[in-house]
Amino acid sequence: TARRGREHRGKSPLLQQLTSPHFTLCAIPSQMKVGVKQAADLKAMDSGGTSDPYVIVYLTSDTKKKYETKVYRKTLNPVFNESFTFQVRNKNSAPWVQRQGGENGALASAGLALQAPQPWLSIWCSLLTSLQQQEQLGEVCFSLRYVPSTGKLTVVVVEARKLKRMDSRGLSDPFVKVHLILNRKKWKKRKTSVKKNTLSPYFNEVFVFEVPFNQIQNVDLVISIWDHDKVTKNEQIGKLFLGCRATGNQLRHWSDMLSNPRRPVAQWHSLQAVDVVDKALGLKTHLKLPLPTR
Ligand SMILES: [Ca+2]
Ligand SMILES: [Ca+2]
Repeated sequence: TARRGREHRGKSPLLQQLTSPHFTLCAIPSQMKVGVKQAADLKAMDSGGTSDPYVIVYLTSDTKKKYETKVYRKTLNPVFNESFTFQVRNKNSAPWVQRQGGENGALASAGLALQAPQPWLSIWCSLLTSLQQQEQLGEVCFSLRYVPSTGKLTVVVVEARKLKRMDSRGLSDPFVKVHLILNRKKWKKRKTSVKKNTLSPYFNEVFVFEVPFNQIQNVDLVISIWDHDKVTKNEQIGKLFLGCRATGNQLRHWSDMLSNPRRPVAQWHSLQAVDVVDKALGLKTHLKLPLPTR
């Protein structure tokens, strides 16, 4: 385990996906018990090559109620073995847990989707490092609206700003792809028109998807921004995903949409690096063969 941790630290600090806390979840109708078992390969945050990790656990439907584990000194592989009980008042409230760990601010965070009540479920879950450390790729604003009774998910791609310049002769020619992933497989996709030579395109394009209520917890919404190129292949600028498996801002937007049915909820998001998001999504990626230069 220690060797694996060192390998991870050698990679770009932007892209590290370092930590994997171990949770158990048990849901009964009005009560949910979350056990935090252990974490492994945490990032070293202190000068001595270690961290003093602890975990914060809360439901995004009630962020006032937060639990913390004890702090474990000088370790990258803490064993917590603590459990916390939440009262779940409203069954329709955003049913997920977010979890963070670290010293002086969150080391990383992850969201967990809670499925229908079931006996103890025990999983390892990867964490993503915080957004601030990522390359500036740009920001995108879109609104989401979900109507449970009709199963209609409406995505309005509004605009983007501060996009990365992708063309040597000019700025970028951005367009947005909207993908729905169902059970980690590509399911539905749409795309906006191309806006020529701009880093702050305005789209205001509306896409409506049919997503039955019993599927909504298994769906990820992937928003990716591309630079259209006439001669060469289009280049992907950045992307992000929302859904029960998302974290941070993205998880918040998704849970705001679910807890405000029929109401559009708009939010800005920072684009993330393509490989980070693809890794988090866990989809099959194309094998990239090395090509000869020129
Ligand atoms: Ca280009
Ligand atoms: Ca271009």
